[in-house]
Amino acid sequence: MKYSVEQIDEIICAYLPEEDGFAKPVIQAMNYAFKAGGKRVRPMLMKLTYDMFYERERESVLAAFMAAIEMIHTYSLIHDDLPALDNDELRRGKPTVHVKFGEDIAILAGDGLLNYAFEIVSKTMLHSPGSVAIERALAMLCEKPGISGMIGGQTLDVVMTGKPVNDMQLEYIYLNKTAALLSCAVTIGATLGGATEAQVSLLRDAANSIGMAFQVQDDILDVIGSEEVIGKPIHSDTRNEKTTYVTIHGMEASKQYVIEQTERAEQLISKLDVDNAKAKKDLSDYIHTLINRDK
Ligand code: GRG
Repeated sequence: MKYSVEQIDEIICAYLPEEDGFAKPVIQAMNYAFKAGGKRVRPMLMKLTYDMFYERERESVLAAFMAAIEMIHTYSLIHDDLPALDNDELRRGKPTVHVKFGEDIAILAGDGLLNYAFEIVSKTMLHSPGSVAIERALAMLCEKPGISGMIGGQTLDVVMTGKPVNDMQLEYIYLNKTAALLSCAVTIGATLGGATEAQVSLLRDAANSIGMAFQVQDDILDVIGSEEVIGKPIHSDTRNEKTTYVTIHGMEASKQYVIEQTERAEQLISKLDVDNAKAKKDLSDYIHTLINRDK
């Protein structure tokens, strides 16, 4: 793999806030959740995509966007684990934020990370006024975690809990609650790297397939994964009466779907006309590793 998780961590952890002042209890909870581990899939995808195009002068801006998307992802996990939602006590192999710091601080820590993501990105923008690429990337970061993306998908997921879900509704949930943030990472990486609109659009399509495959693999691991390896309780979907791709289509069809969607993404990426063939292969190889992920 081109980058290790440790290399990505080094870039993104540099943006965490200092733990001092009266807000220290919430900052400690934010940093605890962020540093608890995780595969760093979103910043990794953002960087690998950026590298295919690579606009040298925007490297520090890219770093801020990488940290920001992981902060937004981490906030969504903190809130998703809350008693009102999935009520999970383990995440990334450690006690969830509400278990360690209390529910009140956990809610604030999620909110804190969401705001801080935009704070760090907007501060780096001050160094490059008038950059259309950065403004476009910011618009993506504002839109996709919101009602036209992650929050939209999560809303239908919550509303449909315990009720029969059809294929169309399940596709909306997966495309938004999971794929939206992954495709946001990829399209921001491409945009900051200087990709054309056609290239960004092709990559968005590919990333949506990666996102669908990623969520179905998540469903599979919730049934056949190991709690120790995943770092969170399995059978959470059954406990929470969630309809998933696995409950509708069965295990074998789900595994097949993950392979098909990943191959679709790889084929789309192979069509990209970029000079850096090595960077294109690195992205494709990374996507391929997600098929067989066990956590
Ligand atoms: C605001 C009340 C309120 C809730 C928000 C938005 C939200 C809760 C949840 C988002 C939906 C969500 C958590 C989707 C799951 C997506 C997913 C597969 C998460 C796991 O991601 P990984 O495997 O985790 O990348 P790591 O720990 O490796 O980062």
